[in-house]
Amino acid sequence: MTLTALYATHIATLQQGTEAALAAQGFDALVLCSGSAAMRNRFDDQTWPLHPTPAFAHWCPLYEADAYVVIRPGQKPRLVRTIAMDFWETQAPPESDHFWSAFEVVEIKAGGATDVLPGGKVAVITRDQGTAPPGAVNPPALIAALDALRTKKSEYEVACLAEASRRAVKGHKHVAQVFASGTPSELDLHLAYLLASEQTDGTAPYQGIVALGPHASVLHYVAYERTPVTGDTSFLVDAGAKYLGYGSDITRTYVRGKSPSALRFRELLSHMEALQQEVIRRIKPGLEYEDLHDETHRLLAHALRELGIGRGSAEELVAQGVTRALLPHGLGHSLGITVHDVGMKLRPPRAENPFLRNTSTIEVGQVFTIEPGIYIIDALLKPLQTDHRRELLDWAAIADVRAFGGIRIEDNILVTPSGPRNLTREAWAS
Ligand SMILES: [Mn+2]
Repeated sequence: MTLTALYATHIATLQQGTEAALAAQGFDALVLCSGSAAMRNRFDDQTWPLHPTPAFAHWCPLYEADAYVVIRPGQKPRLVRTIAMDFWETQAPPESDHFWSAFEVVEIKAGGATDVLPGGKVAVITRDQGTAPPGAVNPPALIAALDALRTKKSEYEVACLAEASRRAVKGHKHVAQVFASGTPSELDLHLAYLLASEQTDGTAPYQGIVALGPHASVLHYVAYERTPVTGDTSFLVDAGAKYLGYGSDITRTYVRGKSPSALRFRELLSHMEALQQEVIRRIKPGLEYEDLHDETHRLLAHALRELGIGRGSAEELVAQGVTRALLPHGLGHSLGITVHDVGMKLRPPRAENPFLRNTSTIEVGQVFTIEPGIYIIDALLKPLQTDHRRELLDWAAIADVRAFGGIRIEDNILVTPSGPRNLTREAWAS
């Protein structure tokens, strides 16, 4: 099916879901604001690149300041564009023309919004409270209802997410080669990724993480050192790409070298790769995502024992918090318009999983990441060395791989009635 056809169905479903949400909350109409140009800070005359309000992006892939989607029950949605006299700047045109015909398009001059915005009881969703048109701004119950419409992806959204994975994979394949065939710096690798995936830092779904060696133990490392790294080392790259407002979020880890430490790290890497694939195989509708997260810790404990890094039973390694010191973050998160997308953390996680961003029951149509890892984070491992838990790890083995920092492997998964569809691996294979 063409993008236009998929989009038509997407908008029809959205219209229906939004009308129901408006009726339930007692509103006559909804205005979604793209957002206004935001100053970086009061002492600077630069503005941030525009990242539209996600509720706006859910309807319309237009990166334009002061644009509005207006939804009224039973009527064609209206797209209001503010035409500014501006000879300093211009926006990149939208990547595709498929969406225009879904809207009644109205152009206004700055400040003219009041003429085309609806009457009655109006709800307004905006990232910029200061410049919002009149109405009930960001009512929490309505936001929750609109967020719920974003958790199960339409076929149109899946097509966008699949393309976002394909674009990121171009960058990933390229940097894997750059790392394998030379001694690049982190900055070299970061720029090589952006070039191969045809994007800039400003248009990427999130700041790419590019870490060599010990830097891989910093979960969100984005310092991009300029010094080439020679000799045995590791390379962790966590980077995505965007298509029509939807992002991918993909991580791979590589190792270079033949020293005993490099070989040990390579063995750990292949166990983590197998573990990640096993976790994905276990995805099925009806399963609690948090239970899959807990299952990941049991699988990690078994891997540690197989590798001789973990001592004691697998149950003990989990119960005593050893696996959580090595893997402190959550198994993954909802993915869509925002990288950590909404709607899958309606309840907080259990106390032992403080950073888990997905506590939903797995359902057909969800898209989320699966990203297990293992890291040598001194601040988290130190407490284990000072009490009875020091017997549970081979500290010489930990010291041996410390210079390689850590491992994370992350794919983007769509839940289908017949099982998980791995958008990332299918892009890699094509
Ligand atoms: Mn992620």
